[in-house]
Amino acid sequence: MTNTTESPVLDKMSCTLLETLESADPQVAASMAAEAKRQQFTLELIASENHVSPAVMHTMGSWLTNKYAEGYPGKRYYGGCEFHDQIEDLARDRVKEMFGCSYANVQPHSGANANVAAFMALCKPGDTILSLPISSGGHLSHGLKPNFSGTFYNIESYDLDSETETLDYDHIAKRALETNPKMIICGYSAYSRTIDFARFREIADSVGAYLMADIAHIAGLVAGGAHPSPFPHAHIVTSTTHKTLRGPRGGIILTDDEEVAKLVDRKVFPGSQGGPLMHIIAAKAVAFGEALQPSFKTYAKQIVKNANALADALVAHGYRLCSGGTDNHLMLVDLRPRDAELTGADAEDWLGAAGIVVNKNGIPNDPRKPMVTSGLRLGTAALTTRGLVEADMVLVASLIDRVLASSGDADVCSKVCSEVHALCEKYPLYGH
Ligand code: DSN
Repeated sequence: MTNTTESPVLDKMSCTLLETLESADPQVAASMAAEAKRQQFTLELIASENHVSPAVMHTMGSWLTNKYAEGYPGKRYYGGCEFHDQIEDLARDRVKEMFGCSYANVQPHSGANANVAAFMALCKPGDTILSLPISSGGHLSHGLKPNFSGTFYNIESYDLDSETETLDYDHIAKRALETNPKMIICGYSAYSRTIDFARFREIADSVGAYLMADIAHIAGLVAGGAHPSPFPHAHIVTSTTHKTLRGPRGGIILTDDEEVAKLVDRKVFPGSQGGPLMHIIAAKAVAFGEALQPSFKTYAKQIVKNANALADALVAHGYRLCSGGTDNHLMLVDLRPRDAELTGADAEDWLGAAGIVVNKNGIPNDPRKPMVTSGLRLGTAALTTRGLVEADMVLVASLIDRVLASSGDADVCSKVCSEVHALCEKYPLYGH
């Protein structure tokens, strides 16, 4: 096979895989080869994405996928699970060590599945759950009507302060008293500020509610000491494993409460899932091992430094950031002050044409529809994995602004695309 991406490690991985696949299924092989190239030569600014290590990637594509292991270590419904028990125990022990908690369930197939099991464990259908709506930065599994959460539970909402666009804890306390929820959810998909978990717990205690923290976005920052931990405050913590935590695509549930842990285990299996994905659980164990290394702390802190540098540079170009800035890995950019006509959808398309990958995102009280939007959500986890630092963020902001200021002019996009290519060559994926 010829060199496809100019990254020795990525080329070696894709050669091994694609050599096998090219004869078996040339159509899938062609798309996969193209995707390897796309990832190598574009700047990934989607706040929920990252680039896993070669070790995590190889573990996912392994013979562990062949096995059924319904149940839990030591209590399986299938024979031949002895090595799977070792792997799942390792994953559980490492994630408990990482977050400083007593119990972990590493079987949820995704963050949304983790939330299904967490809801089932602590609430009955019809119970009231208090959460932030998706239109203000929450997640669809926290109560959107067509989702399981909005279908089976009575969802009440709190909102951000309309001036500061940040959490208003007095308002949340008031909403808790008004709605008497069984569970309060904190943790968001598009919120750029630090979450005060201790204050949330006080509010939950004031009405006898469970506190659930969904730390999907910030899990890597918590693991790396760059955001406060939800422990010991939350009764239950859910997360994905593939965002800032930089593991395989999947979910986890954590708790310090033995009773909650028993309920969670039953609601993951057999409550909401069948066989666990053992190849993914093994990759979770590998990723957790990586996140326990001192270098991961440096990585987590650099993500935040990069986000601050990108935020400052965008503000200097005339963009408004919701809440005025960021404390974590992401920022929500209100495009309107730069150009009243500019939509998130157009910005996403134009930047895509220039090799800068982002997602359109509604801003709080956005008058435009979710498929159009007035904003972009940008995150720095993936670029930080490649090795980009603060000075590079200033360049990235100027590339973004050149594309948007030109209204996606083809010549400008093409010129920026060449500069993006050069930046990607300077910081190759798996280049260090
Ligand atoms: N879809 C994810 C995100 O982009 O934030 C959340 O699950």
